[in-house]
Amino acid sequence: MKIFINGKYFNEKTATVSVFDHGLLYGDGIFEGIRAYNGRVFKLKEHIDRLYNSAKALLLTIPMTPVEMTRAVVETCRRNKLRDCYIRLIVTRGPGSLGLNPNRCKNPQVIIIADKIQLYPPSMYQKGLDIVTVPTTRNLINAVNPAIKSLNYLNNILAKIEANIAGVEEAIMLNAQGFVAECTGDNVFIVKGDELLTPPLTAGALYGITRGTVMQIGEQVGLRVRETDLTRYDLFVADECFLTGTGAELIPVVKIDGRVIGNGKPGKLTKELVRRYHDLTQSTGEPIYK
Ligand code: PXG
Repeated sequence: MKIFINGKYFNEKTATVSVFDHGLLYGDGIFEGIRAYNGRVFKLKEHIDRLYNSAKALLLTIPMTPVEMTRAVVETCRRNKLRDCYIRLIVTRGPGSLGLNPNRCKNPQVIIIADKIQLYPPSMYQKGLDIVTVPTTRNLINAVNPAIKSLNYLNNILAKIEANIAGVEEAIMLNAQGFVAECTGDNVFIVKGDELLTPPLTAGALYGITRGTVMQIGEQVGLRVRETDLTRYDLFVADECFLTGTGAELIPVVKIDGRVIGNGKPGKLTKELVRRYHDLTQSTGEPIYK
């Protein structure tokens, strides 16, 4: 495997960062999880834009332009001869001293890993997920804004641990007001009547790229798409529910906190959105091999 670090390629053994990197010491850095399908990187521009927005929020200067970054992502896929893969793009604050002042870090590290994708088992998509809400509250907007895709994922990991303890795959996180924010690595949607609803970013959600794509597809199939605060009750009485994320794509939810959603099977509209999403992933994106 060839791993990109600051413009050079390394193999797995030599691709390393300093133990003084503030990404390791403090979770001070940002990342993106991107997928390539059928020889094209899906929604690459959207991921690059979000990366630079996360960097801006952290006053982290990425030592490459967005155009150079785009080329580097595509080149890393090419060098690894991949057509369908998972791409992890990371920018750390870089090596500094023991002490959290980022001003001491002069060399941010840009890392790009492209690897085979580990898919969820097909049965999870066919049957749908049984999930729970968890006690860990989503980070406050004015603490660590969930819109920043930072290397500090402890809030999500704590929620994931609670999902593990409950014996389920995913956790729904609520914000400090008790409204639904998102899952640990996915956004949440419900279908109610002719509406497709998802929490707004102000509820404590990441601006998911899959979320944005699904909102567009929802309009194409004639659903009224709306961002609105949702309570647990709204989830319980939804006709359909599903999660979205780059890794999971769209995954149906059939039970939440013991309440059966709809008829307990993946919903009809959810299936239609899945079908259209797959069509898009197979036919659009930045070509790796020109
Ligand atoms: N919320 C959170 C907290 C996320 O981390 C999403 C929503 C969905 O966003 P996208 O843009 O992917 O639709 C994410 C994304 C991983 C992994 O390796 C995590 C994500 C994406 C890809 C891989 O755990 N999270």
